Amino acid sequence: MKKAFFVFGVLILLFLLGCSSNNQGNQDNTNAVNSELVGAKTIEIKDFGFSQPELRIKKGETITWINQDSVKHTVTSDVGNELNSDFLSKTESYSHTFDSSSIFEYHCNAHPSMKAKVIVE
Ligand SMILES: [Cu+2]
Repeated sequence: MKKAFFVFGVLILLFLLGCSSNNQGNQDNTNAVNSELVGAKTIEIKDFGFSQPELRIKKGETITWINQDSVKHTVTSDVGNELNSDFLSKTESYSHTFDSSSIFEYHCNAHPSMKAKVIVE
């Protein structure tokens, strides 16, 4: 009985470790933590689309994209490489801070029909 309890405890521990390391490997990760504290701008990637097709922000603000699909997606600039995420698995996120005013159009590398834009004022 004690052994079963121990195994259960180890599983819980592994689960917690798995959760806390979820965001590692993404770019601009430190910014994600900051923006969460100040009320982050979050865009969900869901049902092969971006939850905010057009999001207006101010210079210096950070946006976090989080994938809610079982399918992998990316956040990739149409032109240039302002946005350049890895393939995001379900629940993985990507954050980016915009330092210049412009219109940044982006898409998903796997699904070209997934398109959206960020307007930085
Ligand atoms: Cu996609």
